[in-house]
Amino acid sequence: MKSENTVVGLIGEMLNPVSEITGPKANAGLKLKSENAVVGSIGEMLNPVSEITGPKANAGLKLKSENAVVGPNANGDGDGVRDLGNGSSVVYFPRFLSYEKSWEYFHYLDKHIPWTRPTIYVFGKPFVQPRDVCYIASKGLKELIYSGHKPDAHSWDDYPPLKEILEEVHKAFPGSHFNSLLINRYNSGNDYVGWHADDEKLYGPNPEIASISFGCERDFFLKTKSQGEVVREPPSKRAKKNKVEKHCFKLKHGSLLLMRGNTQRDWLHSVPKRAKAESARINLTFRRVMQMSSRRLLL
Ligand SMILES: O=C(O)CCC(=O)C(=O)O
Repeated sequence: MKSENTVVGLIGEMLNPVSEITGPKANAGLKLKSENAVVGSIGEMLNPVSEITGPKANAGLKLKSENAVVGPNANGDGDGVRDLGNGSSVVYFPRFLSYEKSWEYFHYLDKHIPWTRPTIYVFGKPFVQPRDVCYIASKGLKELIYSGHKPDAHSWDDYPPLKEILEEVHKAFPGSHFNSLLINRYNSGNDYVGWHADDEKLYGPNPEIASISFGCERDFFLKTKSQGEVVREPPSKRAKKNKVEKHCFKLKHGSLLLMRGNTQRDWLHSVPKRAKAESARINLTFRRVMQMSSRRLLL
């Protein structure tokens, strides 16, 4: 949520702009359970083991057999990989978890998670986050701090269903090792998350974020960062980014959306306000905090 303490975050949280959406492009990006070759930017860095093989062209984790993956349809409703270009891509599974199980998880989380609605600081000004949140993390990880707020890290052990869901995500993306989780609860269409990228340094250079949704269906937007917001890219490439590109996914109950490659570097995402969204939605974003030691990155 780095951008919550930037202009992007400020505008995103307060004005929550959303405009036109472009349709999907050709496939590319993260792969799923059915992919034969297991590759992963993070996986490769931290697990240089022999079974990790495959082309480097697709930045990011892959699924176990990408043969089964079909491109998403125009509404972003289908299973598949959406190539955002320049090494960024998104994988979306509308029915990752069953309908019934997803409601079980929803009710469990709604009741048992110690929700808070913290005050964050935008340009030094206090601002109440427009949704309920909770942070879960493995022991010993570097602390997460965003917008002047340091969330308490709760233990996975206190929430067995979260460990169960994490296991399903790891099965779908072999080579993934998520170790932390930000949970959001949007009580109504008034709750939202503004434009931001999850590009905090503690997630490393190409963070892979797996996002699971329960309850009310909401729109999830992606748009290219403006020139000034795109880092680590030569000016020749930045010049081409004048035109803002947008993508939209309708995040269904039980769905999984994975952002991989350069997505956090080059794109912003948001879940805008929606007057018609009358019921609650709970969202889990699994992340991996990288630990640096003097010799190598640790799990
Ligand atoms: O609710 C969502 O789908 C997105 C949440 C998100 O962007 C975040 O937690 O950083």
